[in-house]
Parts: sequence; structure tokens; C-alpha cells
Amino acid sequence: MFENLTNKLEGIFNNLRKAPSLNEAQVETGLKEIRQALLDADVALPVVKKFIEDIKPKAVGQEIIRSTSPGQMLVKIVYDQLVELLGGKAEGINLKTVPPASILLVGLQGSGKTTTAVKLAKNLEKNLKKKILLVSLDIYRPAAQDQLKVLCEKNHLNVLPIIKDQLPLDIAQRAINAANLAGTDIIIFDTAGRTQIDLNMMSEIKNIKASINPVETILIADSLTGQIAVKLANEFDKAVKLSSIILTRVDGDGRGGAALSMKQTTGKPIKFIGVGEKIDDLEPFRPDRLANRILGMGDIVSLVEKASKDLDEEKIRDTEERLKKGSFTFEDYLMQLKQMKKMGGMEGVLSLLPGVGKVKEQMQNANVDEKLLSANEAIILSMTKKERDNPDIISGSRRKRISLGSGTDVQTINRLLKQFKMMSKMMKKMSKSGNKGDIPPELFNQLK
Ligand SMILES: Nc1nc2c(ncn2[C@@H]2O[C@H](COP(=O)(O)OP(=O)(O)O)[C@@H](O)[C@H]2O)c(=O)[nH]1
Ligand SMILES: [Mg+2]
Repeated sequence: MFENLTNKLEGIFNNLRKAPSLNEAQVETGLKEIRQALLDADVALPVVKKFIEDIKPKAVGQEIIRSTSPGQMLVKIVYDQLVELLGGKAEGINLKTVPPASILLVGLQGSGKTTTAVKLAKNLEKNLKKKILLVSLDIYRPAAQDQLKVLCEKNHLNVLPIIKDQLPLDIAQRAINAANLAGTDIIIFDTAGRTQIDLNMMSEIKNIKASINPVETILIADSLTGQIAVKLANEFDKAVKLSSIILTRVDGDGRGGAALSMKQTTGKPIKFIGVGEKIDDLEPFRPDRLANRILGMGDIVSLVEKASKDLDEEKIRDTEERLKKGSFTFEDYLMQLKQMKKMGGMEGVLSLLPGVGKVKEQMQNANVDEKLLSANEAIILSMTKKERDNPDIISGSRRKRISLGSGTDVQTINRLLKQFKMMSKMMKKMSKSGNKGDIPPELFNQLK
């Protein structure tokens, strides 16, 4: 699904991410490539234009150029914009009405209406525990009503019995009566399609719609048809007013142009996607997940998200300020340890903090032990504030007390105190040289 687009975007981002820093020209080139990838995916031109215009100010801003991982920042910016393009928040089927709620499925012949009617019924029955009745109003294609009946029986779903030669509006009324009698929550109406837009079809749908007053009028459109699906949605909306879209055959669609253009072009949300021929092959349309899938970089996005959520920026700035002045206390050290833990380890946090690229490498080479980090945290937590601010006062008896409080031995405490001394020395030295990212190797080795 959308693999062509994913492959292209992955290629673009891999190149950008390799660069240790990005200048404006590189970002511009990246954006041009993204633009082309979207056009190749059959995303509508105005949609692509707006997409690039929207990310541009964020992408060429200082924030990204100054960041240590500009490629990752760019992934995140594109991700956010993609989520918005796909419609922002996921929207479920609207059932806000006095039951039975009617759902009307419309679309061209072969778009997947009948299959989707059954998939949707199963989904709502399973997930919302609703009682559902299915009805075919397709009296034109021979065996169309039978097709729905057979599918429903196979999947243990209620279907309205067929009365030969009954007209769509009469069938619809019969369904509503039956639903009222049986205490049905939802009626799903499958309708007849034509091979192309046709006035008769539209006027029939209009009449059915007026008669059943549905909460949802859903266009079932074939994802493979790309921009044609989007145009179709516009025309259906003009004629019969749609409430939402379900895209089918997304499983076979390598490009994704319909999914990416639909919301912005038509204003209608996609609520589900069909991803195969089987009854369970219907997925709620989730813009965030889909954007992840399209970018193929879910891990980076969540990491950047985690960082911006978890890291207490003010505290970090505060520490940075103090480090610049060459003062470094156990409070600062504790804060760093906590942030590292929150981030799920050294790796994550180091790659995101400004100016730590080199430190990260050094740490990796030195095999920093995460268990030791936890022990160090426990030790600092067992210190009094006075001790944290002024470690020189930590005498033998204090060490014993801290050892008991933290469940560590005095040797580990001694080691930490020694490390800490080295660290403060290093910070002072670095603050003088003004080069934060580069720890002098002789100092680093003593830290181990
Ligand atoms: N691969 C795939 N096939 C689908 C999907 N939805 C429907 N189909 C197939 O499309 C064909 C036409 O579907 P149907 O429901 O009869 O279309 P209708 O004429 O609009 O009622 C059937 O062979 C379905 O199995 C889907 O999401 N993925
Ligand atoms: Mg059908």
C-alpha cells in the first residue's frame, strides 16, 4: 500500500538524514523532491502546492538548520503536515440519531459497495456491538440483491428478505419498518451503481436519500482510480451531498493520490479503507498511522514527538546556562539522568539534544552502562540538597548513610563522586574553550 510513494520519500529522507547539517539550499532541494514524489503519486497539483507551501516556512526556518538532527526534524515536519492533509483526526461513522440510523452507500458499479456494506456491518457489529440490518436497493443488476444476501448469510449478518420486483423506495420503507420492529440500531443500504455518473442514478439516490434520511451518505470509491475518485466525490457531493468517503482497493494502490487529495479537495473525511477482498479487510482511516506508514519512519517520528513532550525544555536550558558558566551540580546531573531515563535510555536523548553528536559517539564507544545510570540516580536521590550542591562535604559517615539509603555500596558512591569531580572539571574546561560538544579525550577516558 502506497509503496511507490513510501520508497521515494524514504530515499529522499535517507539522503537528508545522512547530512550532519543542512543549509537552506539542501532543504529547498529536499522539498522539490518531495513535491515531485507527491505528484508522481497522483496527488492533485493544488494539494501538492499547498502542502509544500505549508511546510516551507517551518522547514527552512532556523529551528531546523540549527538542530543537530535536521533530517529528523524535517521528517517530523513533513509527518505533521501529512497527518493534517489526511484529515487530522480519525473520524468514526456518525451514529448520532434516533435508531435505527441509516447509512447509505453510493458509488459507481464495481467500486466495492456491496463488499464494503458487509465489511462495514461486521466492523460496527464487532466493535460497537450494534444490531445491524443490511438491504440491497440494487434492482437493476441481475443477482445484485442475491450477492448481498449470500455474503450476509455467510457472515451471519441480518439481511432484509428479497421480494421480487419491489422498487427501491418500497424496499427502503420495508427495511425501516423491519428495523423498527426488531430493535435494529443501524441499517446499511447498498445501492445500484452505474459505470459512470448518470443523471438517472443521481435522481434515484436523491429520492432514496429523501425517503430514508440517512445519518451518513458514504461514497465508496476505488483508490486505484486516483484523481478520478476525487473528481467523482466532488460530483456526487454536488448532486446528493456526501457525508464521508470509504476508499476501496487501497491494498493494491502503490501511489495513494486519492487518499492524499480527498480531504483537501472535497472537504469530506475518509472514514474507512478497504484493504482486501475478505470481510475483515476494512480498516478505520487513521491519518496519523497512515502518515507513519507513508513515511516509513514511524520510529523517528515518535522519538521526536517524545522528545518534545518529555524533555523539560526550561530545565535543560537552565542547565545549559549553568554549564556555560562552568558550574555543574549533582542537581544538574540528576536532571540529566532523569531525562535520559524518560527518553528510554541514552541513545534517544543524546541524539536529540543540541550539540551532543560527538558525545554520543564517545559514549557509545565507551559502552556506558544503563544499570550504572540507575545506581547513580539512586545515590544522588539519597543525598541531601546541601550535599548535592556541595559534594565536598560528603564525608565517610555521609557516604555510609547514602549507601544505606540507595542500596549501593560505598565503592559505587566513591566512584560516582570521582566521576562527578571529573565532570565538573570538564565542564569548566569546556565552558572556557566554549566548545561544548567536544570532550577532550583524556578527560573522557577518566570518566569511564
Ligand atoms: N482487493 C480488493 N478488492 C476489493 C475491495 N473492495 C471490493 N473489492 C472487490 O471488488 C469487486 C467489486 O466489488 P462489489 O462490492 O461487488 O462492487 P459494487 O458493484 O460497488 O457493489 C469484488 O470482486 C470485490 O471483492 C478492496 O478493498 N480490496
Ligand atoms: Mg453491488
